[in-house]
Amino acid sequence: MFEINPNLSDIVSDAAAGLREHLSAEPTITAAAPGRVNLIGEHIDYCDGFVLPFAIDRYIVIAGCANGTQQVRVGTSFNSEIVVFDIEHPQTPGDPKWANYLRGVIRGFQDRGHHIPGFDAYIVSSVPGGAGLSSSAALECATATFLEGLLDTVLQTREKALLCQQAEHDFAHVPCGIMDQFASAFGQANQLVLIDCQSGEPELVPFESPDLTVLISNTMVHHELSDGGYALRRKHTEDGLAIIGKSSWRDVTEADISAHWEALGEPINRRCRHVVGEIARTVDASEALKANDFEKLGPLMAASHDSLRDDFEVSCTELDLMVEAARKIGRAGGVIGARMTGGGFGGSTVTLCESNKAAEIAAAMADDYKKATGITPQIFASRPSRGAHLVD
Ligand code: GAF
Repeated sequence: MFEINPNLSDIVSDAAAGLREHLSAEPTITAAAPGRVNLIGEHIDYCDGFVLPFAIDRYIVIAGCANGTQQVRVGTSFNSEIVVFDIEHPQTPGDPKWANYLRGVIRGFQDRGHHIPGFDAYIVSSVPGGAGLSSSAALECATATFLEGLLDTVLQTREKALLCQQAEHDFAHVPCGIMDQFASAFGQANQLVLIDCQSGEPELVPFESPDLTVLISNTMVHHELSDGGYALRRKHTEDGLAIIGKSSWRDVTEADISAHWEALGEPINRRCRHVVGEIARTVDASEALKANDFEKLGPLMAASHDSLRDDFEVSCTELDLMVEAARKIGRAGGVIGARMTGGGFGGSTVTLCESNKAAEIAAAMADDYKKATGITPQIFASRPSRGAHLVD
């Protein structure tokens, strides 16, 4: 058996109840934004690559209202304190850390000339934190959508996602690519979001067969992108591209990497091999998906994981064990493909499998993983869901 996703309407009710209880206010605006899972295309959104995520049916919800002051007062279900900050001047990063996602997005609106009135808000999340499922992008996109409601304005979806990415860069100090915020902002029910990260254009790819299930397996090993490993990988790819002497990864071939192998040196040469291989795998995987060719997709997901483990070195023992648990079940047992998902260094894996065997697969994976690590994982199924929106 796997965990059932909480209904969005229940999270909305909880956020309204939290606002009433902790801030004695009545919600006039409620915004919801989802986390994401990525099927393939990892660590290449900042390399002009392609990525294939979807918005999951796990949301961050913000319920609130203008409070007639120059202050923001915000409470959350994941932290007991009410955070208060002035909003009169442009926001700068501060404490607590989680509130920087809000402050960074507020700053993005302020930089675009908006005067933000003071407001009270309460935040409830069903996106597991630190699980590599983009709870931070969900918080940013929910905040941006809430501010659209508060200001009675609508940003273009692309601009909203880029504003949220800027907040992550400047206020959380993570030099992330565009995947997470694009998935949370552009997500649609039953659609994958294939993003061309060079043009910044998302393409929706239908994913609606009830015969397919995506299992998300949280290793419960906390993933943290702000501790330097992510930024270092990004720097390796930038240094590698400069040594190869091309202006975009789109123009780099495997032959270029081989020709510069010595000059690139360890580990940059292997980082580069990952980037070129993963771009090609993601293009092939999206074609395979469009053609319903799942026998082709599985090996591509496997190769993606192996490359992230061996060449890009962003996996960890627990992620490898979880992927191994799915591999052991194999195609005959209903598993189509499995790999780590998101930034890595902990977090979750994604397993594409046959729906009629999904519960059995989840149980076997949980069992296997628990035996190997002593940790009880959190496993749930997810379907592509609606991106950031105001809730009526
Ligand atoms: C994190 C980042 F935020 C994304 O931009 C992306 O690079 C991902 O790691 C790895 O594919 O989620």
